Amino acid sequence: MVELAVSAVILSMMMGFILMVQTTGQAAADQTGMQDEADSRLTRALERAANELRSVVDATIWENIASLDAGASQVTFQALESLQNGVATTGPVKRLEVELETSEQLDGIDNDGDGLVDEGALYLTQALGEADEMRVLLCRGVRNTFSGETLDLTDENGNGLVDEGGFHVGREGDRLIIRLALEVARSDGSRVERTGEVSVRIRN
Ligand SMILES: [Ca+2]
Ligand SMILES: [Ca+2]
Ligand SMILES: [Ca+2]
Repeated sequence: MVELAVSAVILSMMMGFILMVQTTGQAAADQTGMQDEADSRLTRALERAANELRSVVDATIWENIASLDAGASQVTFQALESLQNGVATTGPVKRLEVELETSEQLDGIDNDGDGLVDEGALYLTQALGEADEMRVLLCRGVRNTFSGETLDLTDENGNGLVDEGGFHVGREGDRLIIRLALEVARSDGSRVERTGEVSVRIRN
């Protein structure tokens, strides 16, 4: 009888152990999945933004990016469409900009309950101001401030910009530097954070 009770206890301990291993395995898979998700979102959004700005015509950029201490979280521009006999034709006006998520307010609280605080979304508007204007979502989970940066008028992360946003475009000479910082929420309440940057040379 005692023997039976002891083996039952051992069995239940083993089952508990197996269950624990499974749960840990699941959590690890979840973690890896979220990291992959964050990496691919970051890469896709940065590539898309860089592609749009690669053929930008310098004179068409509305914002004076070089004069902005925090870089530009909104860039309005036209790309080169064709070049014939030295005459450049520009395409429709486009805009890259980050906006707070619809149900989110800038208050340090996760208003929409998705595990991210004050998160934004990066949009590309095509044919701005025209009848066929169209807004495309490039990326969700964009941080309000760039990684390592808080809104306190200092350059804490030492990249030369002050209080720059999770998405911003800076300028160094004839190069535009596009930076993006995003987060993905894990099921356990923690967050995966990823940052990246690409630079494109202004040729036109
Ligand atoms: Ca949120
Ligand atoms: Ca909020
Ligand atoms: Ca900075």
